[in-house]
Amino acid sequence: MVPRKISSALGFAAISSLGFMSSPDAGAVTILSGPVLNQANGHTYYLLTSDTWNASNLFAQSLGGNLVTINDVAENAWVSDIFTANGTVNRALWIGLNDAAQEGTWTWASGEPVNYLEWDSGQPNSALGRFDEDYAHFWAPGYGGNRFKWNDYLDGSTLDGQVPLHGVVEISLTPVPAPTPVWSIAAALFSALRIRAARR
Ligand SMILES: [Ca+2]
Ligand SMILES: [Ca+2]
Repeated sequence: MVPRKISSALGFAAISSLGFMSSPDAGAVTILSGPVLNQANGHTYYLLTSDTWNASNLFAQSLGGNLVTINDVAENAWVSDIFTANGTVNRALWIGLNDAAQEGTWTWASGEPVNYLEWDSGQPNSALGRFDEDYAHFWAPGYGGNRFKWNDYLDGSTLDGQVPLHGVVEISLTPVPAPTPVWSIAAALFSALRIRAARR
């Protein structure tokens, strides 16, 4: 988990005007901020407290989503910008991409097809063959590499004990149909009354 000292220094004041909320460190993964609406796709996102990929994805599913599926360059930039406060917060971000089920076959936690990838150069590399790195994340703005690029890594809650890894949740619920407008109910009632009146 992120020490409280660090999480409060991570800059939430900078984006609290967007309606973020913060949660105390309860010893288990939870919501650090959100929900945040991505206007480009209508999906809702949350930033989680620092934790492992697997704990973060389980929690994401309990919210009705998964760790984020990056579908295109616009979503890639948006996620990094929003959840690192435009690169001013040194935080690495877990995404849904993983090859835990079958080594070398990268899939999204959401089950969406893999049609966009933004690996950093030389990645995925399983630490040059030293470890079985099954989980993808954005580099932190101040650690690892370009913050818009991805690395494969071992499951854990920090990068080398240096910066926290935080899950980003994406929820893409089909919009609930709008309720029947009051005016149409009133119109139906009015015409029913007229019919009754005419029968009298
Ligand atoms: Ca997406
Ligand atoms: Ca790697």
